[in-house]
Amino acid sequence: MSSASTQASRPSRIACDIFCAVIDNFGDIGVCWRLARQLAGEHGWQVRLLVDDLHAFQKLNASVDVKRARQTVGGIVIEHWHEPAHAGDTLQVADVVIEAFACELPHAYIEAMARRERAPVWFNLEYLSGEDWVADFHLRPSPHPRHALMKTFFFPGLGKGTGGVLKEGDLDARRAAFETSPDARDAWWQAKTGGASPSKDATVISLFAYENPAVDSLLEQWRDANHEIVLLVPEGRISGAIARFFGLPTFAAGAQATRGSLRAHALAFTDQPGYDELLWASDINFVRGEDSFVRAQWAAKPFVWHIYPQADDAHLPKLDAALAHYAHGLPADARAALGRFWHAWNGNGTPDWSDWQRHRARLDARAAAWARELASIGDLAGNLAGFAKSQLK
Ligand code: TRH
Repeated sequence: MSSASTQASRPSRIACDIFCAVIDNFGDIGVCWRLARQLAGEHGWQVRLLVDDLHAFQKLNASVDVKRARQTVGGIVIEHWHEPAHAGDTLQVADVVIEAFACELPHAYIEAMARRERAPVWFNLEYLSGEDWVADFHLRPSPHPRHALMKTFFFPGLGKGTGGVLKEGDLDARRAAFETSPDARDAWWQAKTGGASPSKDATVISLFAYENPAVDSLLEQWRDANHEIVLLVPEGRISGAIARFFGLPTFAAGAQATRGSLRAHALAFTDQPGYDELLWASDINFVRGEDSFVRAQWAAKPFVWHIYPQADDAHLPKLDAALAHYAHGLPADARAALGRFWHAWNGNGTPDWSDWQRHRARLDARAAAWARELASIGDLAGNLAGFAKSQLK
């Protein structure tokens, strides 16, 4: 269909407001920004993103001006949201309203939703979990206690019957272009480390994690490994431990250090597309939180997840649920080794690098197979847009 006829058959674009309260770190805004871009870019929606922390946002996208109350970046309107009472510059209610991660919509906005001639499609976008119960709760409606409004719970997940996870339509093609172009990879290594790509025998590891006591032992094992390890560390919460290991005051972007078989480079925090390239350039990715955890799965390389720790160890069932999906189909010994390593990285035991390496070929193959399986449940933005459209008909 030509773009002219597409326009003709779609007289007005679907307007969507996304409300995002940043709890901490980058995952909340990371997910919301990615979703906003996909809904605008791939589904043609007119998106406004209301976010309460422009500084966190700017780290992921340098075009964001932290001083502006309202701005447009990449076709998306961004408003600095002074939650909970402030309801945006204009009290204009969109066709689709997404409250991310149970943030509370402003009272005035809910009142305006209720007054709207046609009630908007209202989603509560939840945090990702691979647990089985997620499919039972996905798309459950919840009527508002006072207004004729219905909120739908949208649950991202790793299995059938869930909302899936975000994946841009062009992601695989971009990854393939990067991975099959020696020039692109050489240029990347030159720009990030000031040197050439490492030899094929080296193992390249990206390390994005919270503070983690298990890193000390792992750094020692990498130092003593019988093969070269190239460690790429985006500046962040684990950088202090790397600095201590090398006896440096800091491990800030541009720093590099070598001990034994281990060579480490500190990288600047990049934008989100730049982070994908880091994952593609590496053989193994250590990731954390929610969004980098998803990106590592699409990178189709083995990864180790530092899950966001919750009170009362509420995160541990989520860790095991993710493992059950990801390790499914691995032979028992490789599956056990993966589980041991993930648990050790999350506070239970000491990670054993040689144990991991023994199963490397299997882990490589499984990572690629899992990326294909996960893709079969559809991408979150597409699933959400499809459901919203069915409600707007
Ligand atoms: O930063 P995170 O730990 O974020 C979150 C939040 O803490 C949130 O409150 C919590 O609930 C959630 O985790 C589970 O990890 P995450 O989700 O991986 O987000 C990091 C984002 O930063 C992701 O979008 C990738 C991006 N990123 C870059 O854009 N450039 C970089 O250089 C790096 C290292 C990451």
